[in-house]
Amino acid sequence: DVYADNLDVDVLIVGAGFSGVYLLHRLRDELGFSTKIYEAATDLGGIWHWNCYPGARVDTPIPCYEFSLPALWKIYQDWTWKEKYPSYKELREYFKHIDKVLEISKDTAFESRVVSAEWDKESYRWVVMTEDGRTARCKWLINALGFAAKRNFPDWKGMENFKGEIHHSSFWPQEGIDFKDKKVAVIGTGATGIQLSQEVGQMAASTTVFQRTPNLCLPMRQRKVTAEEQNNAKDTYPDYFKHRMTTFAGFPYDFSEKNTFDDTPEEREKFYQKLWDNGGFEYWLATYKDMLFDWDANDQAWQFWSKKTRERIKDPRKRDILAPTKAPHAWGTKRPSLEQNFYEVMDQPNNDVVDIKNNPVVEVKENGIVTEDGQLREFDIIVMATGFDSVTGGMKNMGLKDENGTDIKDKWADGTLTYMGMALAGYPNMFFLYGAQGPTAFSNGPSCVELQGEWIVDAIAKAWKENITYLNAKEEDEEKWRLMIKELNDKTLFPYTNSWYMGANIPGKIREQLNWPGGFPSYEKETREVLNQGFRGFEIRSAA
Ligand code: NA7
Repeated sequence: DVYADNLDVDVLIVGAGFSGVYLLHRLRDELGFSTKIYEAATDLGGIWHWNCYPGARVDTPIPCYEFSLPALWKIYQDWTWKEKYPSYKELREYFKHIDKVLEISKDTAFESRVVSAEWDKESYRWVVMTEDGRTARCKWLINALGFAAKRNFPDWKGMENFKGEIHHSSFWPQEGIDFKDKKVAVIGTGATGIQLSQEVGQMAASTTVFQRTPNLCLPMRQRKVTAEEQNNAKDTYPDYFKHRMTTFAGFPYDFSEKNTFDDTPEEREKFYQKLWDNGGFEYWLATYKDMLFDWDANDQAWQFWSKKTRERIKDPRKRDILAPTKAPHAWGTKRPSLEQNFYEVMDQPNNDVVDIKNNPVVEVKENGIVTEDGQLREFDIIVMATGFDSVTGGMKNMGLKDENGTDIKDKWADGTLTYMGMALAGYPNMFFLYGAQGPTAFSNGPSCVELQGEWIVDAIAKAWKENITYLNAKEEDEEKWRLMIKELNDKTLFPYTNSWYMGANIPGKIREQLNWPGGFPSYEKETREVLNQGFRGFEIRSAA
């Protein structure tokens, strides 16, 4: 029984999103390890379980945002999507479909939030405890927490006095919220804030967005997709999926071979326009290859964006806040949101935007929010779209201790250290994925899960074959990995921008690149070498 106290398994996975589901299937069904999942939520789906706010949808087009491997062929063969960019509702259906095919739920303990995980030196096992006091022992522990497992709230004065409702985007009531006739504040303009305000702005009496940094949004170009067009294309899926793993970010497209000034101004305009019309992330990830490295090149991308966006907003005050003439940061060094009619919705007279960079919030009163200029704006509902202690927050929040009892919070107090974004020195027989120092934020989720997931599966299989009972990354190899990330990152424009990529969204968090910024091919090469060279960078002990 997966809910039993004293559960004893080969592999315990924490988290039942894309990562956990994928690993359970590969390790249990294909390699025969006894494998279970502990999941805090009441269902599969990870972020798509938690994110059920109006407008929540994925910014990757189908069929890229799904599992690919031949072994999982049955999953896509029997599945069709309704929209090019599916909503959380469709994604939840997709997880139900996966569950039907792969029977994931029967080995998942829901409502099982992990609060401690400690390595037992005597038995070479992890001992993992849930919030309600159950323990599990396992030979291998995999943290499949995603990068958004710990919410971020502003520490504004007086929040406890607010008489209306306050909701965080990722802790949304499953039954929904009635916005009719309500005055709503949306705090934050990340991917979430844009989706939310675009949708709520069409339902509520008024929606006021509190913006600290403008989101340099791209047009999504959402459309309905038919079963017929998908079924006709399925023969090409194996090649399509193979190709996505060869690109920088695991998307179906990649950066151009050209640099920005290889083209004449007219050619450039035409190229930008094409990417713009295609929609989605093409303007970000299929553009000139120097865009994220060179200030002048980057400025060209900014100019086109600003021109295109400003012409959509009629109200001059709102226009200058949402799409200023001066770039707030290098284009593309913060995550652009995909929007459908965000700017038109914000332009409506009943909706508003407040620039809280220049006019910060000073206090929450029982009936609204007060800004520095002394103005009180009244609200019935405040929606926090203020993001997460991204990338590292989840693992720092599960009572994870190394073999000498040091909490990971202390290990990472002066900055993040991992080996390959999958292992940690001092935490033997433990892996994680879609987290710190992996391709995470610069990737399509399912592609990243398959890239790192395959490595972890191969590593556990190899360890089993070689009778390895203890596999512990070395500190000096963590240092090398951190240095590689720094060297790659220092060549880009990312370090100059306050973003969650750089840990800059959380007060007090060390400023450093939290993701592998080198793209899929180099990540795969580096990590595969480690396996091929007999677990290079790991201390190994074998059973007699
Ligand atoms: P993000 O991208 O971290 O966005 C959070 C937003 O909230 C962002 O606009 C922040 O402004 C703003 N924020 C955060 N803290 C505050 C405070 N204290 N005061 C005012 N404004 C604040 O989170 P999302 O949920 O939108 O998206 C996370 C990822 O999920 C996304 O990138 C996708 O990959 C999916 P800032 O920009 O820091 O000035």
